[in-house]
Amino acid sequence: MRDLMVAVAQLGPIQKIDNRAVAISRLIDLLHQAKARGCQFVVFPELALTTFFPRWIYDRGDMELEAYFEDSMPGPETAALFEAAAQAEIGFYLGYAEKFGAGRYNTSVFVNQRGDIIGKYRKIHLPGHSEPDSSRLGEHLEKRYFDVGNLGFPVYEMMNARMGMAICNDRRWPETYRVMGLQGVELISLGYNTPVGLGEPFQAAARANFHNSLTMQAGAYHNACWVAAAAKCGCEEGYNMIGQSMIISPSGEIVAMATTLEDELISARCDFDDAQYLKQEIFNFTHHRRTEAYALITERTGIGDMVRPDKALWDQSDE
Ligand code: ING
Repeated sequence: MRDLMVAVAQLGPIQKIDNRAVAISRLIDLLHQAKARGCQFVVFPELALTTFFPRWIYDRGDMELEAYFEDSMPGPETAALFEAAAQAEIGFYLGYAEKFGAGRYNTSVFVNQRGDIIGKYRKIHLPGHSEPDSSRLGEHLEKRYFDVGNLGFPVYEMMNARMGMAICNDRRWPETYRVMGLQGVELISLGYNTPVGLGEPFQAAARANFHNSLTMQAGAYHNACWVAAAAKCGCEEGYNMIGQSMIISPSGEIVAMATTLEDELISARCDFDDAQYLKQEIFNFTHHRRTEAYALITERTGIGDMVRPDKALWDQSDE
């Protein structure tokens, strides 16, 4: 049997006044809770070191904006987290804002149980807007502050499993899971900061938790993989963000879920043999997928004209 004891470390709000040392001490506390439960791997949230700054308006290059980005990983403050994890012999996924030359990315890394970074992912689906609009109740300016990820959706061999990463809005796009599914991914780790009440219709806000679980359960089932998702949540600087961190099995079932909007650890034993039936039967991609019918998925970005099949292939009426 091949399995992994996985923890998801949900973070409550990080306020603007909370410096990195405050955030990192909370991450280390959650890591120690994971150790006490016998976990081998911990998933931390998206942008886990600071408050969710894309809610505010800056110009690229502003000093205050630049201060939210990490010049290096680990850096002087994050080193303590790497050291604590290596001492506990626990691997982890961490989301943070990355400065890479002139590039600014919403990034996550995989760190193994020896504290070595073995993989990186940069968020591809950037939600929200690049220009502020005062008619909105709140801004979501990730397109303004982050470049589109340029590393694809890589899958890494780690902790004796095929592990992939995504970040927040990525989880709403089936392509995210399928590209990793086609690499044999067994566990997808992701972090999210999901605000509600930015002016969207009431029903959209009321369905935020439903859509959170729906999209990840579907992604897990359609690709016969585990999904471990960590929220940063609660009321940050007056803005509310959903919690509902969860661990989902390859069958699409939620096996663990957070119930607070605070720092909270959940965990589960992820048995990778659980996925075998689905991978070999229902979602045996080699046997069942018909890529010749899927061309529009990569040829088109947005909605276009309807596609008509050749009439000779289906209509004998005028023969
Ligand atoms: N946050 C949100 C997310 O996809 C969002 C953006 C919120 C999209 C609500 C749709 C509805 O969960 C991030 N950071 O991507």
